[in-house]
Parts: sequence; C-alpha cells; structure tokens
Amino acid sequence: MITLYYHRGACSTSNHFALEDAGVAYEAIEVHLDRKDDPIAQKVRKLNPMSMTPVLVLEDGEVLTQNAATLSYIADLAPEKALLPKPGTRARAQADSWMAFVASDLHPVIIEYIYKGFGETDAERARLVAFYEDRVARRLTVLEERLAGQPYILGSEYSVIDGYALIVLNWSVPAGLPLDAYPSIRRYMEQIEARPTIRKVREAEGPIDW
Ligand SMILES: N[C@@H](CCC(=O)N[C@@H](CS)C(=O)NCC(=O)O)C(=O)O
Repeated sequence: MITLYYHRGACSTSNHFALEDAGVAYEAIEVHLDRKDDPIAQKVRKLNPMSMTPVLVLEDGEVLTQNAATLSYIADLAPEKALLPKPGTRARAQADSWMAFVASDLHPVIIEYIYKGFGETDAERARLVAFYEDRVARRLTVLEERLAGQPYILGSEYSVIDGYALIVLNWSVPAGLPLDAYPSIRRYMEQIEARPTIRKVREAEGPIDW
C-alpha cells in the first residue's frame, strides 16, 4: 500500500485527491512539520530532509517527493482513469508543461504574494506590492485565458494537474488575493470542489483553519 504524508490544505492534499481519483490502495497520514517533537513529523523529516510535504512511501518502501513527480506517478498507476495522458505522447509532454506551470510558476508566486506587504517604509511596500501584483497577474491571466475556452487545464477532462491548481488557487484566501477579475478561474475552482472525490477528501481531512 502507498502511504501519503500530507498537510491539510497544503499542496500535498492534491496527492490525496489523486490517490482517491486513481482508486488505488493508500493510507493518508497528516503531519504537522512545525511540531518539533511530534513523532510523525520527526519521521517525515527523515524521509524528506527538505522537511516538506508531499512525501509518498511506495509499496516497496522507496520514497518519492515533489508534486510534479508524485502526481504523475499516481496518475500512471491507474491508466484507465486517464488522470494524465499516456507517457511518451505529445499530449503528455503538453501535460508536463502545464504541471510545471502549476508547480514552478503558479505555486511559488501565490506564496510570494503573501510577502508583498513586508517592506519597512511606505515606498518600499508600494514597490513590493506593484512587483508581486504584476508577477501573480501574469500567471493568473495565462490560466484565465486557458480556462475561458475549456473546463479544465488540459481540455474537456479533469486531470491531477487540476487538483493541484485548485489547492494553489485556494491559497488566494490567506494571501488576500482577490480573484474577481478571473471569472473562469472562479468557475473552475467551484467545479472541481464539487467533484465527489474532492468532497470525500475534504471531509476526510476536515476543515482548514486559514
Ligand atoms: N517543490 C515542492 C514544494 C512542496 C511544498 O511547497 N510543500 C509545502 C506545503 S504546500 C511544505 O511542505 N512547506 C513546509 C515548509 O516549507 O517548511 C513540491 O512540489 O513538492
């Protein structure tokens, strides 16, 4: 059985969605990495010296980290569920490109947005706000335009990339980032949140305390 170590509402929850959608046997264990003496946190810090989730422990005990790799691995366990296009195809290369967009563009930029008010003077704060607003808007505009013409990132079908994007977009709440200018993104988030597998995982994990 695969074991997922996750933190509720963090990017690792998208792996919880993927395992549920794939229909494979798994155990999901919540970890609070900030709790120094917690035995689960101590174990996960050893499994992943970066001290980050997601951490997947595969059937034979091998450890796999990094969302782009773990989500692809889970999707490929259940090819019949078509949670990603088949490996080695042009469609998969395009999917990898969008996975990278979420993992290395959208994910960090929404986290960075939280730092926009950190300047020490009014002038410095204004400079940072303009800088981070531009960075986040460029990425959200790319996603908005993509979703204006199709329901999901890859087209008409849901993929594990959408579950990851949903989690990252959810952080707009603690980041204080309004999404009013992005109606297709808002529709997309609602549509994914309503999926039965997503609702099941949300219920299993419990409410998020932003
Ligand atoms: N590049 C990593 C990023 C993972 C990541 O940012 N994990 C966050 C939760 S969303 C985390 O564990 N943060 C704890 C920390 O930074 O100390 C991946 O894709 O797996």
